[in-house]
Amino acid sequence: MGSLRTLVLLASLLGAEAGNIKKRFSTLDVWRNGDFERDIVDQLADETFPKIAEWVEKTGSKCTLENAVQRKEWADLTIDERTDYISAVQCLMKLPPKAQTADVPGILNRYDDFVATHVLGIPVLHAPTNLFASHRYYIWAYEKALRDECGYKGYQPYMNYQRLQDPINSALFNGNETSMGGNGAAATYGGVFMPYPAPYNRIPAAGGGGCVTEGPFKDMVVSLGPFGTVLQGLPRNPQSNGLGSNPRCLRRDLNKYSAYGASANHSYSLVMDYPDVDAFYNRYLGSPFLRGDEYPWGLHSAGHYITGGDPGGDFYASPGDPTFWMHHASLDRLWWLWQMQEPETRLQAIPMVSTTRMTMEDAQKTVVDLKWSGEPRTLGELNDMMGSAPFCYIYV
Ligand SMILES: *[C@@H]1O[C@H](CO)[C@@H](O)[C@H](O)[C@H]1NC(C)=O
Ligand SMILES: *[C@@H]1O[C@H](CO)[C@@H](O)[C@H](O)[C@H]1NC(C)=O
Ligand SMILES: [Cu+2]
Repeated sequence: MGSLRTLVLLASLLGAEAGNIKKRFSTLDVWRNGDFERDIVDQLADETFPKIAEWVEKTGSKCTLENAVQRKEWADLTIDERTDYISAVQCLMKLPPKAQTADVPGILNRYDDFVATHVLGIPVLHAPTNLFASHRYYIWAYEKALRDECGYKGYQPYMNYQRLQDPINSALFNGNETSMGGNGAAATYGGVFMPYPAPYNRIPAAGGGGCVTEGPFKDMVVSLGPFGTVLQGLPRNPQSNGLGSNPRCLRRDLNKYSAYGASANHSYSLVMDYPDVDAFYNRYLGSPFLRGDEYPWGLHSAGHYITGGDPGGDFYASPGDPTFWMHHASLDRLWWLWQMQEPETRLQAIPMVSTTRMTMEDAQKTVVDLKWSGEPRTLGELNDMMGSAPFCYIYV
């Protein structure tokens, strides 16, 4: 184990593509974009690898750092990998849905299955005890559909919010053909209400809010929702549950003020300063109000409203923006880092069990059923990214 405790950094320019460099952690090889410094959370992640190796060895897990699949940050993907991912998402948007139109009259395609799962599955996905594990599963099911149904060879990328502090110029959002699309056109939009004292009761609008006009998703047709939107003046959904047909453009307000609330110091603090699972859960959601912080949104909201708009800013239909998955993967990464700081006590800790009548053991048996998006699984299974089936992946 001794050698695993020492991070061996063999940075060499072996990249198949200029700018990408290979890093080695013990026996783990990772390809990264050499243009970015490792921020404080990235450094923490690198320092956590030896702990993970130790845990895996101790538990005898079949999933190890070496055989786990690697989810990468968007800008760490090569340009070809970004193109492959974008093509797979576009493919999902062309496949027929699995949900019945009797259940979801507005459904257009297989991508919308996932949006409908979120809208209909709010109690399953968003019960406080379920939020982390069920979103982990939900992202994994989406990644699986991209691979199995659209021939995608890579894995679900995540977003590093520190690389999005100037979102409109970022690799993820600069609007070129290898980004996830650009900003929305200028529109009248008052920002996002937040439940804090003034002047923190609003994430200010950042100049967008209209239709996305550049990049691979400029012609995307959004149909489901809106249901819990932050924009005014949108065409209303013909059904009160937001599942009717409401074809419209993808709208965004790429928002640096929101991104400031997800800067690396915020992510780092979330992972390191809240050892109690309920405190971690509350901070993740931005509660209670963090006095003295100019951008106290909490990582969950901050990340959602970097994209914002419609349906990205809609509590129910937000997975309808194709960057939802990168944001929730990023949250999943932070939860995993939190878990792996002390796996003995944290891996199976479920948030907010204290507010239910369940014991922790009961909570671990809670079943998450994603219907047409994934078969039933228990929270206990889903808590471990590298343990029992179905997961074996890491964030690098
Ligand atoms: C798109 O932006 C990325 C990130 O800045 C850059 O690496 C890439 O070369 C750009 N692609 C095109 C086609 O302009
Ligand atoms: C992060 O940095 C910002 C800007 O410097 C500051 O306002 C905020 O209090 C910091 N937050 C945390 C949690 O350290
Ligand atoms: Cu959700």
